[in-house]
Amino acid sequence: MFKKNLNRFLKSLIFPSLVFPTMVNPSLPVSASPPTGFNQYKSNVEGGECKEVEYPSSTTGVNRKAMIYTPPRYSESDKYNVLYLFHGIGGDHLEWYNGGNVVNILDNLYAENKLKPMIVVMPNGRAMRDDRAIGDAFAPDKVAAFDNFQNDLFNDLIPFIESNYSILTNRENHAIAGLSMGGGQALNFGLKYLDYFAHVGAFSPAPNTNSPNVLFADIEAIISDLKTLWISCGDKDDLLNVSKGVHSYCIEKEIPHTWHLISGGHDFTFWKDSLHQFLQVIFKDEQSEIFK
Ligand code: FER
Repeated sequence: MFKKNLNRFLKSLIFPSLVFPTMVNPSLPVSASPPTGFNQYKSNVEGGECKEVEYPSSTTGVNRKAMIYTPPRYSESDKYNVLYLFHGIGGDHLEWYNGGNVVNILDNLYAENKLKPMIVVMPNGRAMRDDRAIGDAFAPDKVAAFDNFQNDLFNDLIPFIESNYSILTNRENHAIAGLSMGGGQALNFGLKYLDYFAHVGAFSPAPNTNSPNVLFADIEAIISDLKTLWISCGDKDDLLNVSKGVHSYCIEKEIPHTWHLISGGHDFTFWKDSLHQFLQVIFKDEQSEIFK
């Protein structure tokens, strides 16, 4: 404890903005202006593969669907980082694929050599027998199923991914992120299961986000173990109070994090920009400086 505080104090002399974070990681762009074409198909860019798979879920008693992106030249003889990426309240496993141009964003970043090789797993975060995105998205049983997804994730999906894909096993190689309802899940599950995840990202997290004193129940472990804590929101988003609450708590408790409040609303223009930036931060050694 004393040693950790001493380390933080010494580091604060060299990197004050990293140890006692201000608003943003200064090395990252903050505007909602990703480069032109970042989410568009380019015929000269080598593509990864994105496939729908089914995995058996003991949590729900049925087979469940997920989209899995594997990078260009994916090979079983290499080992890969893995990002679990979640959709919002009205979506399903196809939301990032159809609405978020996730394949183009990833393919284009690989072509520019801007991200570490990773598999991206996009599940259906509504862990119930009938998980279709139909009817009242706010029905209590559906909202409860978003919380229940942590059981499906750890007992069913992660074991399926680990036994079917060539995955790096250290926590530093695992990230969890999502938009809105899925952003709440990423915070709730990622900060709780620190022994599995070291990178956590929430893009306009929704009111399913646990209150900060629950999220940050183990502040010491979070500060020492987490490599990325990313929270972003559009300034015109009706749910801004949720992410602001998490950000303010981090400031108050001196929890290092990246906070991006950028011009935007509760939509894919904002979420695509957030994903594009988050992908470039995770799994990189230099980012760990923020959390040491
Ligand atoms: C709520 C408002 C919005 C809520 C969830 C959402 C659980 C989710 C929005 C989204 O995913 O886009 O009160 O409560």
